[in-house]
Amino acid sequence: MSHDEKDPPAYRDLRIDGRRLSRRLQELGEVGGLDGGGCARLALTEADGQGRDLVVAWMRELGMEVRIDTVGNVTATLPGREDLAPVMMGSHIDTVQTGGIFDGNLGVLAGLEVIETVRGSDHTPLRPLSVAFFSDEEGARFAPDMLGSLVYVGAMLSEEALDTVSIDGARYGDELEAIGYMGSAPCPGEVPHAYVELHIEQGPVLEGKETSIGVVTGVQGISWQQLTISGQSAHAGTTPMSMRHDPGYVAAEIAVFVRKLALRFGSPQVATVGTIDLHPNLVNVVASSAVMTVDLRNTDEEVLSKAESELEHFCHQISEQEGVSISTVSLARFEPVEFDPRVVDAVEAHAKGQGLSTCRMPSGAGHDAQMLARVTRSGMVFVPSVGGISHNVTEFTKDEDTTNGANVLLQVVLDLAEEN
Ligand code: HGY
Ligand code: MN
Ligand code: MN
Repeated sequence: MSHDEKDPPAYRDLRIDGRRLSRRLQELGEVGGLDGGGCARLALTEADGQGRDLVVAWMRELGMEVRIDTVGNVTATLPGREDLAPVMMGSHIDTVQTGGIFDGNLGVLAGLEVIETVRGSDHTPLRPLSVAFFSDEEGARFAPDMLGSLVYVGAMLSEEALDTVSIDGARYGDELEAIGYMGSAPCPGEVPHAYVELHIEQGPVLEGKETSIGVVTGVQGISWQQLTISGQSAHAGTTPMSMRHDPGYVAAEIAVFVRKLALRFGSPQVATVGTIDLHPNLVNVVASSAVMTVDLRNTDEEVLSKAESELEHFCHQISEQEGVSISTVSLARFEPVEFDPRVVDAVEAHAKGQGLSTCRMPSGAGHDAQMLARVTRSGMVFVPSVGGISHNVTEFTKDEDTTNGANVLLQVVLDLAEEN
């Protein structure tokens, strides 16, 4: 599509109904709603089940055929003029514990908005259009993140996913059964003709540049590790400092080390210690153990690997120095992904064609699109996050921006759906 198209297709002027999209975002945001705003729909909890029920009901109201697969991924399809591989839109509707109402939800509900807009027009795309929400994208309860889409593309077996144990000791398959989403559609799932995901940026770039649309070029690499530090519990008052083997202290040193590493490496390297659990976690007891997580990310695989090996070296050094043992488990490890240049170009061309400002950028967050990119042409559309805030109940994106993003999604997808 070029900006000065000679004879644009009739659907070029189609636009979504931003108010209808906003209403659905608010309504879904009330499921698992938190006092004071935001929502908590951790993967496969009762609230996640209720959110799924609401979105599946909307899918069925739109006359879509709904399929649920063996790890709870849901795909709904609107037939096209021919029975070809669909163009898929989607994202996730599970959230972190202190989630906003846009992360993931926007991509799924904008997909439904595209469907409703097409159904309300006199255009029937050549290819079917499908909208998916993938299970457990966040990975906050069941690691790794993007677990559902990883299984969907065949990079993890369903059986392995179903036996995954959550941070609260539950088994994935049991929880999926309990919310009624243990489906029968096989994984790997149908390979779509292409996949396009609309998502909030979740960072400060677009707002900082006063830009409407992020043309996402790819996703940075992700490394999640869980470290278990074992020392010796002791009396906080009687034990001389020289005698201590203190996992609480070592965990703190590791947290400081990874932060300094990220500052030393410079952007885009980031490092996060999001969890530290001490045992027995009492004011007057030197901890016997500490279990912590380290999240490292970089757009450059080599630099990310260097960060991992520097952390490993530091852990070895401090364990000897403090007389503790440190064991490490990898919770997630994904290399950086580049999106398909044709899809990236289409996102940029349509945004510009709609008079919107654009900037090309990698994604700092993980997304299902990085998994779909393993099997089909994939791309993403970003819209600004107010204050660059996400994974926070105050997460906010303006109606104007969600509408802009959904209109770009609409036109990118309709062009892809006319490809033979
Ligand atoms: O962790 C992430 O980047 C995503 O929110 N799962
Ligand atoms: Mn997300
Ligand atoms: Mn998220």
